[in-house]
Amino acid sequence: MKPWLQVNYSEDSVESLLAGDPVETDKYVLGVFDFGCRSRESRTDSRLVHVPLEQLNGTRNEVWTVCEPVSSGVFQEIQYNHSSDLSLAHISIEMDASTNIDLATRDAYRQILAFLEQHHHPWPLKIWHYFPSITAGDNDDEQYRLFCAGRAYAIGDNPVIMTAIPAATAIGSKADQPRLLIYFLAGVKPGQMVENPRQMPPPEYPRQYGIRSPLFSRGTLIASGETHQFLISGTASILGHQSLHEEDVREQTRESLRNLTALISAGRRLAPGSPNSRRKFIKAGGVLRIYVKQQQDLDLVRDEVNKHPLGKLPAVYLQGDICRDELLVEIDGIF
Ligand code: 3EB
Repeated sequence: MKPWLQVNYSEDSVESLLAGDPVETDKYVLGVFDFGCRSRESRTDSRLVHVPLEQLNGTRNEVWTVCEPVSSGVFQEIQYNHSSDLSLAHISIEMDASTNIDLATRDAYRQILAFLEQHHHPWPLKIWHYFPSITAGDNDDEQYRLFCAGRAYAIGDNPVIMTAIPAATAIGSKADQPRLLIYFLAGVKPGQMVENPRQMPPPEYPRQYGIRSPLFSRGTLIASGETHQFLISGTASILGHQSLHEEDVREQTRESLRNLTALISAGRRLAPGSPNSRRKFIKAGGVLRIYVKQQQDLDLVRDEVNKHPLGKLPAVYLQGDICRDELLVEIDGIF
């Protein structure tokens, strides 16, 4: 069985990646991600997503390929691409000084929910969010908490989302990147939610983190036959619901890796298939996206990741703010 989704990093240009590899006949490009804060000329290919974060370890593009042909479409402000069993969709909302992040998020999510309802891939599996100044504002008015409120208002008790809450990532871009970017993977079948025994499920976070709890699961497992795909949420130095190792980026990286290891074990226990296929759970491939808040911490973070078995995976390091001011690093990945 072939994997649903393969992710690689490549130094090739966006244009040549979108054109595809003429030699590989059963590989189709579902999405290409480029990184960086410079504004880009508008491009028309809906498979191209520009992530407004600076890449700290090179200038590679991220390429998602699938085994089935891909077609594209537009729904309201959403651009999407899909194969027979998987969709990648994205929406980018312009923001300015007067935009309220809770309202922008609610509006984006309303479009996303309407899209999922009408589309043949109704189940969101993993959803990424990027928006400026994520920790600006105090207490309940902090941008991240307002974002959580907007997401929760839109989702309400939506039966599709609440029976299979997707994994997620939410990262802050620079103040001069005036967009809310959301993109997501959706599938024909619901993913299985995977929780981390070391961490409280985010929907149960106590009131101190905002008026509405974050709605995401720690990971989503999709399995078909002997193949697994494990989409993990942004994983940080949080035990239970509390941040650990304030101001110590080395210990935060170690704690995040402990969380990642525990999550992968939880996913492996839930994965169907033979013991042999389960052993290949992570080894079969995968990539890490590592968000570092302060550029000067790159070497320390990379040092810790490389000491860990997961450090063998290809990784891209991006400069981004974590959604709690005291957190300096977060790891997100597709396995
Ligand atoms: C945490 O574990 C850290 O609100 O969508 C990580 C991944 C975090 C996703 C989200 C937030 C989100 O609570 C923050």
